[in-house]
Amino acid sequence: MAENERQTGGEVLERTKQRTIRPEMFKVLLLNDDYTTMDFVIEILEEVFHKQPAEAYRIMMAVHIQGKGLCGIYPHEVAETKVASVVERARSNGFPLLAAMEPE
Ligand code: TYC
Repeated sequence: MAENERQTGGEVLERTKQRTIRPEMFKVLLLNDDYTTMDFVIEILEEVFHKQPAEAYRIMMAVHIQGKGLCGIYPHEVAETKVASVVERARSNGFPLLAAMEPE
């Protein structure tokens, strides 16, 4: 008889306590450059990151002034897709815009 069976009289003890498994989250950042237009960055923030126009403008200006800025926090795969989407859209429009991700 296994040790746990001896302790419980053969019954299986189930753990009922809820455990929430949270995925590791990643910040997605936009990086400043001298060539991407402000309007294009605002468009990216609205279309890729679903920001309202005023918030998109605020984030764009923060990136422009401070060099980088937070666009959102997502699970790994979503963050990767956002970064790839920014770069793909930027390249097809001839802009050098870059996005980066880092652990939260
Ligand atoms: N610095 C750019 C300009 O003056 C605007 C810009 C903002 C570019 C944010 C990239 O992530 C960026 N046209």
